[in-house]
Amino acid sequence: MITLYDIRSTRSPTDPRSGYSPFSWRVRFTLRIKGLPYKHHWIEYPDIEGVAKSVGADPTAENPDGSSRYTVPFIHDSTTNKVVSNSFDIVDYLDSTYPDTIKMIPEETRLLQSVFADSVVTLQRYIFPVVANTMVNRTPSLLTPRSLEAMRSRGSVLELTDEQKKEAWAKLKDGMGDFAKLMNNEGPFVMGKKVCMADAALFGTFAALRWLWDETTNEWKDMMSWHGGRWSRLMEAFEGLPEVEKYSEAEGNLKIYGVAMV
Ligand SMILES: N[C@@H](CCC(=O)N[C@@H](CS)C(=O)NCC(=O)O)C(=O)O
Repeated sequence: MITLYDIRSTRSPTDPRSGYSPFSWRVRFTLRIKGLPYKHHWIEYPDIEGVAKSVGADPTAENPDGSSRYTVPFIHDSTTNKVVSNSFDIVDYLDSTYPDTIKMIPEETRLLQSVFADSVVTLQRYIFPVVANTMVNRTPSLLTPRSLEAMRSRGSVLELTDEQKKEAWAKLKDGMGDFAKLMNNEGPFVMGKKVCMADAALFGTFAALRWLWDETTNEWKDMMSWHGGRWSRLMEAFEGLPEVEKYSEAEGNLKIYGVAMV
């Protein structure tokens, strides 16, 4: 069984919108496309490094002071006893370990998939200040008290004017629009009917935004109408797939945060 380590919030783990890491959503998308069952292990934001080290997950980057940076997602696969971190490497691992499942990174497209996934991160960066601002200031909080405290103390949450927020949304929309134009198909995937890692990256961005601006919000309704409804078709393609996720390890946590749950 595969265990996916991810950051928890006060949304119930059984809520389909639960989970705010766009990178974890890439892996969740992939596992569901592949039909591979897995257990979701939710941890708190300040515990990422400790838990990663305890299971032997490698760091994925460096902090500005040169120390190792540990991030979610990382997985443990009890069948092979392997631990893998970094979303692209996890998807690559799943492709090679489970060759009878849909391949997300066809060998000859490896570089293209990687460069595309990184370019999606550039779009995420446009909207990140608005996300950080909204997630920290929202009442009732979607973040657990410890995660909220950790995010605040990092000092990366800036106050933004309405104008700056509007600009960030416009940049995200324009960037997605450039992709939509170049794809020149109806979707639901980048390559039309054939799914690949690039879709996991796009899906991850929207799924993480849906955590914050759920289906009831104007932001979400607006996004789903962008570019001829292309992104809503991607979301529907995912929702139409059978569930493969188990929430057993989250039940304990659910009780702890039961009161704060929204
Ligand atoms: N390159 C990594 C990036 C993962 C990443 O940045 N994850 C964020 C959550 S969205 C994280 O764990 N951040 C921890 C931190 O900033 O300390 C991947 O693709 O998995």
